[in-house]
Amino acid sequence: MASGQGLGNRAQERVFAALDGFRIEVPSWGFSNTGTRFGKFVQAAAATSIEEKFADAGEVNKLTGAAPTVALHVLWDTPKGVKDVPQIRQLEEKYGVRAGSINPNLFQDQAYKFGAMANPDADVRKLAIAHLLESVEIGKELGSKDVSIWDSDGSNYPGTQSIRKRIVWTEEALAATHAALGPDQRMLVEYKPFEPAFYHTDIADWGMALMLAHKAGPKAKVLVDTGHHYQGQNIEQIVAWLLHMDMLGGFHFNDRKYADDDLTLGSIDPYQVFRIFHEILSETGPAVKDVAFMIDQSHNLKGKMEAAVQTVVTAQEIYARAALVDREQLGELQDKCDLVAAEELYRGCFWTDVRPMVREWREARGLAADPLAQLKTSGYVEEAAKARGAKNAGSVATYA
Ligand code: LRH
Ligand code: MN
Ligand code: MN
Repeated sequence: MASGQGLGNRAQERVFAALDGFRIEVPSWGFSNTGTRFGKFVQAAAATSIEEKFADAGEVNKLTGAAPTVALHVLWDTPKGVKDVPQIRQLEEKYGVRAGSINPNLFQDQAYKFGAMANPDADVRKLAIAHLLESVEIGKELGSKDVSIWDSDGSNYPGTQSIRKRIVWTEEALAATHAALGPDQRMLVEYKPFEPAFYHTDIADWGMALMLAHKAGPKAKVLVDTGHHYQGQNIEQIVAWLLHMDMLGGFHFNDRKYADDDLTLGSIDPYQVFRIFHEILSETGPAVKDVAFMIDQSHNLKGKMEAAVQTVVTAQEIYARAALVDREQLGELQDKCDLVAAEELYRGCFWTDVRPMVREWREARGLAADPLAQLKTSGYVEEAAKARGAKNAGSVATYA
């Protein structure tokens, strides 16, 4: 197909409308020297401060027009808690991106060895709740909508902890957090089957997250991190169910081959992303209105900026492919059980090269036609390496 126009006017309308409404949040931690738990390869251009993370996020947004918010991790980005809010506000102004979801850190304090929200020691549980409440406060002050809670609690060996007591403690902590939310705030409950706990994790799957969110109250929803599933699990079916129940809060997008690999979205299985986007675009009711798209990736080898831009562009392209699906026609074929025709329509859209059309959309909106190429020619990464190289050189990279 030579140009986007070649796909037809209706297709173009659908794709343009979809892209106009498409926003995805970048993670602050994606710009710093993160990597694997075995080690990190320090990059000269990686962000070394909250200001540099905002600068990078601002650049990604300028290049793509689709990433106006940056997720913050409380200890990594706001170690002084609410006292950091004035600085964040200034950075929002300066770099043209807003603070997005607030991610409490319930996994790094030494006190959390046996858990945070579900630690058998009531004093540690109080510490965890205090941190959650401070995170809510930071979100409130910044006018940010979501507090995204990832609970790393669990145990490593059978019989060493009471799974049932820990359910109750987790419920109590989430109830206290929910009670503190402002009228426009939500809390998102993220699940993950393993790591760092390797026998049982207190919030291990979407069923547990759903029950906990449901019990916590109406402002609690489920957060689906695409890397947090067992191999072969049907993620789009989980998405469809959560939409059906009006309980889908948002996504942490990334890709994986083996476990929670935090690779670039769509790098291993773009069809998986397409199928998720199809479910999202198939929902027209209020359940889909506030679903937050967020990236949660960590790049050990790729350049941080290149990876961020590549991810946003990939997300836009796959979203555009999902927008091509004529859902009315697909519905008719499904109802007639015309299986092959339905499948061909569906996967035909997946196989369509929408890149020329996405390029046209970018040009029509005054954006760089090729954001990755633009990043390269802009010299941004080289400049960043010059300005940050010395700071990065001596550093032993930490997760934050
Ligand atoms: C845990 C997780 C969670 C954390 C992020 C850094 O694996 O997905 O969302 O906040 O990684
Ligand atoms: Mn995540
Ligand atoms: Mn993860």
